Amino acid sequence: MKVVLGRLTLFCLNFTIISLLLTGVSYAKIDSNTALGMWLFDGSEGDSARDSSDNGNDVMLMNGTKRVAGKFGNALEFDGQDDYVVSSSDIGISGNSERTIVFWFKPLSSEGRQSIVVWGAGETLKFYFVEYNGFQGGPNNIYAGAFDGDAYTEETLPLEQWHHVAVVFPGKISETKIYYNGVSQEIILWQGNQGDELETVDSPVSIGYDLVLNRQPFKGVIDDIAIFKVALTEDDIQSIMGGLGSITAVSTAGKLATAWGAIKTSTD
Ligand SMILES: [Ca+2]
Ligand SMILES: [Ca+2]
Repeated sequence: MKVVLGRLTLFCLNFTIISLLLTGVSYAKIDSNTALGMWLFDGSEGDSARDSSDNGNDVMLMNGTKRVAGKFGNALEFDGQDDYVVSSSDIGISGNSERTIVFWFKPLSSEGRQSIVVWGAGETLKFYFVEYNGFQGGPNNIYAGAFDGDAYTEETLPLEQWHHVAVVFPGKISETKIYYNGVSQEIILWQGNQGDELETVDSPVSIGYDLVLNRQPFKGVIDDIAIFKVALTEDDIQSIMGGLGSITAVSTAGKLATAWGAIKTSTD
């Protein structure tokens, strides 16, 4: 009886692991090695929010940033005055490296340029940003880039509604992609002082405010935000729209498989 139960348990475990591995196939580039920060904002108290990636890059909630109901679980509401969050360590992207920023958000104001994500160096103007109601192409659009050059879309994202946004930088400013709710938008380029490459300086990342140049507070709610060190595909982005929590589950499954492999080896 003991043996039968043991085999049954093993069979179930194997089946579970195979299922999880198959589920993971569609997340080609989304794994714990490519996510540099992943903030679900699902906590209910305290002045920090946990990073669900492997990096432990928790963010501090500043100046009264509030927890509210989000797209998935809780989210953070920024007051458009002085609220922001900032990561405890550098995000880990510099130079012209690939990057993807994804988030759900609900904008509540069309007043002024509003920073969603920024990191870099202010004194040399070597930063990277994603903003709402952008410098060019607004109102109510997404504008992304650097002093070196920018990419934006003139398509609008209305107030008081949840939208999913992804900005993908694959190594050339002119090849930047901006997705609204999983759909790639028409891109317009604004060339700055450089060519087609970024010169980003690494730093902690601020969300809801441009902490690099101390400007552009965002008014609205942000949820399920993540930064990856790769250029994610359209399939990846459409998967992510379903919630980073499910991606985290796949990541955990990967660890489970590793742990299972170790146990199996040790009992052989
Ligand atoms: Ca959430
Ligand atoms: Ca405040």
